[in-house]
Amino acid sequence: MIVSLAANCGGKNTIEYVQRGNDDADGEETFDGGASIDDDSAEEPNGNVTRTAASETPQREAPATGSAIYVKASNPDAQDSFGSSVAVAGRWLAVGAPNESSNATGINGNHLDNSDDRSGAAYLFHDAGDGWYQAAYIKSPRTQTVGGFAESVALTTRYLAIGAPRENGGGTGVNPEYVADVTGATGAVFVYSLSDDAPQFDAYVKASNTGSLDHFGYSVALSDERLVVGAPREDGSASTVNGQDDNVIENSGAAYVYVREENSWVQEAYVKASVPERHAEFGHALAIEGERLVVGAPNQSQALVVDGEQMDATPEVGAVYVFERSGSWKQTATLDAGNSRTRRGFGYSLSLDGDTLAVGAPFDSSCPGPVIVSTCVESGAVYIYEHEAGDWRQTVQLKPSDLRTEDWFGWSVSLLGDELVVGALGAGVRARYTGEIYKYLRVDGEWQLDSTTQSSNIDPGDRFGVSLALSPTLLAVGADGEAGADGGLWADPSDNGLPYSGAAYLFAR
Ligand SMILES: [Ca+2]
Ligand SMILES: [Ca+2]
Ligand SMILES: [Ca+2]
Ligand SMILES: [Ca+2]
Repeated sequence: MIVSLAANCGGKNTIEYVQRGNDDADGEETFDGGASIDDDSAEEPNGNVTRTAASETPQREAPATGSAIYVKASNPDAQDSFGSSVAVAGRWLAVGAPNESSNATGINGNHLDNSDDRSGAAYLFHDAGDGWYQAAYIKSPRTQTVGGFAESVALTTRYLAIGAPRENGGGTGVNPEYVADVTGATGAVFVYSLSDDAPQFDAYVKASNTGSLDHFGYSVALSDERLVVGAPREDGSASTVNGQDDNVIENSGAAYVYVREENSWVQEAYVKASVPERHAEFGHALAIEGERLVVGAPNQSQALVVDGEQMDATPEVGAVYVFERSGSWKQTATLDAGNSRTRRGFGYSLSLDGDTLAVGAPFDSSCPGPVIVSTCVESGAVYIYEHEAGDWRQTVQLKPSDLRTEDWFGWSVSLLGDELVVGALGAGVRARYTGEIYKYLRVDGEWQLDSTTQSSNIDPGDRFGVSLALSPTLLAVGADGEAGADGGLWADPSDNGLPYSGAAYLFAR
């Protein structure tokens, strides 16, 4: 389904759908072009629904600028949460559905199974030049009930990284033998190479100091050479990089950097905050570019100073740490957004592009004007930093004037060049928690609100904008609470038969 954007007054966009033409009819009336991935699916004993193979799926031209594709899984079911995570690179789109429930393993298994509750799946979509199609349905090599596979995804044109923070392996390092951890939720990352226009399993990545309930893989980021993994519930007390391994500061959080060497990933750094704090959740969000790594600790408290006087620390204000590599990784900056008397969640989301950094603070309760009113509670904010002459300078707090209580503006951010997209998970014109995205453009060095966008099939609880990803040619937006029942890339967007099956929207830029 190709959809197009129609702008109306005030720069508010609603996605308008172009109804399916008759050129995609393939005679399989039971399933409206749902892109399948298994060439053998027609022979399956449970195949009362015949799905076409991905390679035979009717394809359409790439969306024109200003339009979008409505993307559903090939096998939508209620509560799958497709769209919880999205990533784009080149002509690839990865979408995570961490509550998907098949017992398939590996790539392109039986997607119609529903026997392994919330094991999770990732879906890889590709445009090889003649249209988008579902290129792969990816499951963990070893399915695990409530494993949370694909809670996070990251992409380059060479690799796909999939985080599974509730994976229960007890091994350490890269490609360890699987041994179950007694408590579980140690977490893992599964890496796939994309060299042959299709994903191939590459590595099973664990921490050097795997620990129960660490949630390694809650966040992932990739650069050309490196993989970074967040473990926000890790419990070490080490300071900054490659410190000692213990478990004495609960949920202080950690990040792990891996570098690609020859044919494998090698752990390069175990990264902690300079002053690890209980429940700070360092590693909740990550960004890496070249020799620069940025890590968010959204629940870190802040020593509040009022009129020069030290007050009780404010919990969950948040902080962001910058690390740079010259030979080895070193912490070079700590950022916060200034004093806060209330929870802010600064560092809940991050996006780095060159010397510009966007930091989401979705629980920010400040008001745009001088008067503090209750409707600002957890309305959210985004802070922009510029790196100049060796220092990071906060240039602006973005806070649209129409925000209300629990809009959570800054839940997600994606920055590229002079464009910034921000997800406000709780925002919505028609109802709460529908979600909305705000697009900003940098014009003459100033960030200006350009437009806001919702999908036209939006409903309460859709969570449009829960995840975001920009590339030079694409914008992907996840809506993991979306309820459409139809599957595939050319799905019917109008029904709401499968609550929380989830969707993604792929825009051309
Ligand atoms: Ca299913
Ligand atoms: Ca922990
Ligand atoms: Ca530990
Ligand atoms: Ca809907």
